Amino acid sequence: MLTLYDYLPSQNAWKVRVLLGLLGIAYETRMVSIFEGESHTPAFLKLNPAGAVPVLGLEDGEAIAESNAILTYLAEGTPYLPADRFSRAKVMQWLFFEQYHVEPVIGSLRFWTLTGRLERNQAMVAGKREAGARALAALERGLQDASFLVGDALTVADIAVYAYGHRAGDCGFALADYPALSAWVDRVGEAVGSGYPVHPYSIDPHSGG
Ligand SMILES: N[C@@H](CCC(=O)N[C@@H](CS)C(=O)NCC(=O)O)C(=O)O
Repeated sequence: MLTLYDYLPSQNAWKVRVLLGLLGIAYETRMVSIFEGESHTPAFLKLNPAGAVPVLGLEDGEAIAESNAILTYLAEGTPYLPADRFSRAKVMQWLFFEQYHVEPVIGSLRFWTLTGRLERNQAMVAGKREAGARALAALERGLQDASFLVGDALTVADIAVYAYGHRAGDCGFALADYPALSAWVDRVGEAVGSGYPVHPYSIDPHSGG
């Protein structure tokens, strides 16, 4: 059986939980207490040299890290990762966009905001706010005449971008300023369904949240 190394407030891990659920794949969960250093033990660093969750442990003992790499592995051969060359490249376009413009920007700002770390990261906050607004504007343009990021159905691109994108309000962005993005957020939320809650950092006494 597959093993998901998980941390509940992580929206990177949320992406993987969602896809495993939508695909009906059974898996076991190992919770990793990241603020207690459990993702930096020698054993965990063998699974992911970068020392972060999510990690997907395969039946043969191999492991895959990086949420979007895990998504493409799981989605192979399903409608969530189209087979044709162009659509697949477009999915990759948004997955890379997410890892450069969304997760380290809105994800970080959100983390700092929700766990009392804004002050200590003050030097980076203005730059992240600008970059976050640019990312949301790019998404607004990309979704202008589109129901989903690629084609006309949910793909792993939508799941990845939605993970932190739909929570931009948690760190001061107003999604209502981006009507096409807001409509897409509703659409993806409906397609994903209600079985995948966003867990607050406050459930972890070690997070500072
Ligand atoms: N780019 C990675 C980011 C993974 C990541 O930063 N995970 C965080 C939780 S959201 C983590 O485990 N941090 C622990 C650490 O870096 O020590 C991905 O998409 O999976």
